[in-house]
Amino acid sequence: MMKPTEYLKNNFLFFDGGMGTLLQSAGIPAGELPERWCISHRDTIVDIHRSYIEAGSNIITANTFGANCLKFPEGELDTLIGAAISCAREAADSAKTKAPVWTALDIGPTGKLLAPLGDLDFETAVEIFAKTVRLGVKHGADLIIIETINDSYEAKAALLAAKENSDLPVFVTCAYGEDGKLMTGAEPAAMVALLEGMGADAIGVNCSLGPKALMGVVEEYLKYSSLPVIVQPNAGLPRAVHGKTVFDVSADEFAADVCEMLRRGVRIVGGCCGTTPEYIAALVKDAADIVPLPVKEKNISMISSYTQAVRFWESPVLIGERINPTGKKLFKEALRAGDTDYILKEAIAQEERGVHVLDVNVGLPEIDEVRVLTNAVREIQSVTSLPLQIDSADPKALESALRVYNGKAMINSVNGKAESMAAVFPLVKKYGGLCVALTLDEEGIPTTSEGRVAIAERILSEAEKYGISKKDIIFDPLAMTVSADKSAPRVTLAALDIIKERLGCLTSLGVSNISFGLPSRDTVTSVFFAEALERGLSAAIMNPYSLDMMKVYYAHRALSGLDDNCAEYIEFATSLTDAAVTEKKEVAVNSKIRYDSELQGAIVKGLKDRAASLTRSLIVEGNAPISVVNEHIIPALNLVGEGFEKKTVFLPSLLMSAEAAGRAFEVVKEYVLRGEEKKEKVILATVKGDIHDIGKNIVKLILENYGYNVYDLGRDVPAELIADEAERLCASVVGLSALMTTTVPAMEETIRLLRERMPTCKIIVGGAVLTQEYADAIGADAYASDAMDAVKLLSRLS
Ligand code: B1M
Repeated sequence: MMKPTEYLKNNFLFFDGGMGTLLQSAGIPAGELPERWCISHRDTIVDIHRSYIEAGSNIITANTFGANCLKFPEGELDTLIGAAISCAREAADSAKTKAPVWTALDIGPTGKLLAPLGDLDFETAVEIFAKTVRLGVKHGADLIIIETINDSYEAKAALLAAKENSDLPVFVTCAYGEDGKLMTGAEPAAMVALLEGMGADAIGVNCSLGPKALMGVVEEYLKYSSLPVIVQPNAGLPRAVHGKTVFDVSADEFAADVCEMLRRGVRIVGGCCGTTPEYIAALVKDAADIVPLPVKEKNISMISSYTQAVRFWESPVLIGERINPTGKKLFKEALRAGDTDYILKEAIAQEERGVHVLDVNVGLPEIDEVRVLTNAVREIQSVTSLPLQIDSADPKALESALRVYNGKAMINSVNGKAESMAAVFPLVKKYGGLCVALTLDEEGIPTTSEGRVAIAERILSEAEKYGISKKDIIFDPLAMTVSADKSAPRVTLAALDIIKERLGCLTSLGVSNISFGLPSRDTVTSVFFAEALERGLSAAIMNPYSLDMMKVYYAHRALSGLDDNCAEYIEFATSLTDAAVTEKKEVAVNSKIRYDSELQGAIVKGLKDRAASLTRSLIVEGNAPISVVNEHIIPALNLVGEGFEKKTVFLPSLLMSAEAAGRAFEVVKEYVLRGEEKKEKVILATVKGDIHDIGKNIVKLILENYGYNVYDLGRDVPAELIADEAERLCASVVGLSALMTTTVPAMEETIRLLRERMPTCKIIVGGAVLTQEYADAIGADAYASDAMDAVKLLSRLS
């Protein structure tokens, strides 16, 4: 049978609709794993598949959404995946249709968050997916669909596992929120860059919302993707009515909206939650007269981080050069000492200066570059959402860093030497990337521009053999030092012209080298930069701390019609004046968040070591430990929380800030003395479902400081456990913390249980979402707005 990707060239592909919805109608009990029904209720599963095939689906999703080794022992996993695929096959064989039907191995999220957000290590995630993929291949799946993914890192892990363990076509769809982003912040263009770069066969959207609400996200996919776009919406946003989940979009409305997507260029469709064979039948019928639009190569060069894409050709891209030890004594020392915070500070400072990409080079002969570069990439991507340019001459280091990178990176670099291309191109092909190609080869650097262009042409034709498209190569025609060769700048600029005009390729330059050995280097470099920009330079590796360079950049944008009303130029120029006026004030220029102390800044930026050392300095200088908590640590977390709410800060940054606050807090604890022992036993816990514990830990510290005997049960603690411990310890007071509106019911449930089992025990509640009214409504004895309030209440209640 032909492959689905072959069939797709002239036809639409129709997936099936929801499985869960039909299983619920068939009576699956809550909590039962649906995959087990492939064996215990085989006929039901076959009937569901058959009903979709007869409705017109030509891809059947095997019932393997949650089939992974975290949920099933390996032997059972093998049996279930085999049964699921054979159910789909049996349905195809027995259905009354002649159309081709393919079976997709369905892969959903692991259900765990990947580090640094959660505790699932990236390589472990790859291996979990790999096990499922290998079994899918063993049991004869025709393709793989990775779906309902809400974290770009998990998408990467799953796609890598699929590619490393099968030759099957792989489709990937993500679940977007109403804000048009994934849970961890990725915009659609960022996912297109990542997934297309890694070689997915079709990409798009599923679940979460109805087709109308997904239209904006789908348009973005159509705009950027050179791959077929796939859409499988819900029958609207699910709502709970009298304990039942209901969906608002009818089959006809669903079909009409999805057909509109087909008319705009979508090529693969189906349904997700709430859709049934009736929806697919309506869709297939309405689509009968629509002619599929060809899938066009978009020629848009993009790189991405875990949240955002950077597009080339639109405006010059600035690549910060500062994370590179060449000529930097302090950086070398930091690298040797394993001081990651030094690198993180450079990353943040360059972001604040306005660069779009960060070059990361940690090459020193005496260090283990594979380990250090990989670690640097891992850490940098948790404090900034800028895409990275991974810069190393060691292919092993490049590969290791590209693997853990959460996005599509720039890869610095390949050159015209056969050995270099043989080492780097397979990495570009496998992990995706925009590859910087230096115009030098075994003979060295040509002295003429035509010589450099000839190397560029050879590099392009070699890249093509690996299936790397022209849009993923950016040429660096090499800026050589003018003081050593007066014709050097003209040769480079002429090569730049030809590469752009004749080859139609992107160009990049490490501009600083031009002025090496000269006094007042910035003057020379910035004039050269201006000339290169004028000739259409696409990207520059440059020093963003140089005011001359930034002036050239903003002026160039204004003069080239890239800056409406010169607004960005004016903002930049005004910020220079502001910075001069505020000179010593601790504010972050160009930062998303304004903070007013160095410690707050370190927490906001997620600099753990720095937060700890600044906390220590503040205390040693005579600040009371508790005032450091109240005046620096809590306000910093509030700033990040506000950013999170406004969606200028995403979960990974929130987490890094929380960790930095935790480290600061550890230092505070060292300086807080325990007060005179009191006999009252106080239990503290953050309630079930809530993992916020910073506030509760502060309350614990202060209570211990006042001599209370505190038993901390931790966070996410079930009501039963709190009641058990309160009984066992004969506690006189229980303090409960909850930070989210969604966990207040768990607090209420805990209070109810405590009242039943420990009627004399007093209960104090606290946490950002609580108020006195809430506390009264859920039956607490008292509400504490902060830790000191808790102390006052305790002395009154106990
Ligand atoms: Co999240 N988070 N978070 N978070 N987080 C909030 C709470 C949120 C308000 C941010 C926002 O959107 N603006 C929001 C909740 C919205 C809501 O329900 N209204 C939120 C969300 C949505 C989430 C996630 C769901 C995000 C996601 O995954 N999409 C997720 C939740 C996971 C879960 O719990 N199941 C999540 C995750 C996280 C991190 C892991 C990244 C991290 C927590 C790390 C940790 O605690 N170990 C985190 C953080 C840091 C925050 C913010 C930014 C800061 C919380 C904090 O520590 N504040 C927070 C926004 C904000 O509050 N500004 C936010 C400082 C702390 C000292 O204050 O805890 O209020 P607080 O404690 C005070 C008082 O309230 C009182 O005394 C303390 C000291 O003065 N107090 C008590 C507290 N407990 C008491 C108990 C007592 C007495 C007094 O009993 C005796």
